[in-house]
Amino acid sequence: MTNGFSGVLAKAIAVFVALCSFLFSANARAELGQPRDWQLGFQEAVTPIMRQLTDFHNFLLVLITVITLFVLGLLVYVALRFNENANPTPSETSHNTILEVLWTVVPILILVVIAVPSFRLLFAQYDFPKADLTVKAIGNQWYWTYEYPDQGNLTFDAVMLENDELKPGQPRLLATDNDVVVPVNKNVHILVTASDVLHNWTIPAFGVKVDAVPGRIIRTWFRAEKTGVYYGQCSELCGQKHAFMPITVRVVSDAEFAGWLETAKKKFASLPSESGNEASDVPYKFALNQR
Ligand SMILES: [Cu+2]
Repeated sequence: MTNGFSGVLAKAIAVFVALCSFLFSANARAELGQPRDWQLGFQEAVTPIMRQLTDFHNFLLVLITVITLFVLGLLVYVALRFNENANPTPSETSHNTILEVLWTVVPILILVVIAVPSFRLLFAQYDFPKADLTVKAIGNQWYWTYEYPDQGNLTFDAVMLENDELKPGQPRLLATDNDVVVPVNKNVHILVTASDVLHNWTIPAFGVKVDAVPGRIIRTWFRAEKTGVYYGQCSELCGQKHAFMPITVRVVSDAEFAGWLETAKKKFASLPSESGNEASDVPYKFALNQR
């Protein structure tokens, strides 16, 4: 009975793992940075944090599947082996020290095994590497404003493109008129806030999701390792047009970024700095180094 059961369990796990790897490899073939039809699982990770998130998720999925199947197996075994017909005279045993220790200690060990990668990930998310670039994202009903405080306070709005404004290749409801442009393989800090109500700035492929809270600045970071265009959406219910304030981040080479900065500084207005002098990066860099 035991051998038969563990054989079936092993086969079930093998089928499950094969199915997962098929689905995940299918996702990897999909276009970077945006969702696809019938998608299962996450978008392909392009930052170290998202890779860790995906690995942790896959690990938990396997663990939880094994536990669920084990409990299901026990339930079925008990129902068949110890029902009134199969076991007319029940045992009156009420204690088993070894079993009681086991069902206390084993779950604790499982929780410890989960906690280690979980805390490692949590610390990695909040362990801010030195910023190569800082971008401030401000949520408004219903568009985003971006500022580049260390690039002469460059500022612009990003508004969703309507269907008739889309260029070929731009996804519906995700593309914006102006993109956040950042260099590849650089640590980008995002300072997120809002001007009116709660919003949420997120890019799934980066593993980044933070609330935009009026009156507060919440910081996050990413290091995108592949060039491309990555899409996200406001993820905090913020009113009537919540679904129509997407986020577009274009990750480009250093040279392209320098070129974009050049044109962007001409195209977009720069905010005056708080002191009223030439726009300067000092207050922001100072604030970041204090942490
Ligand atoms: Cu919003």
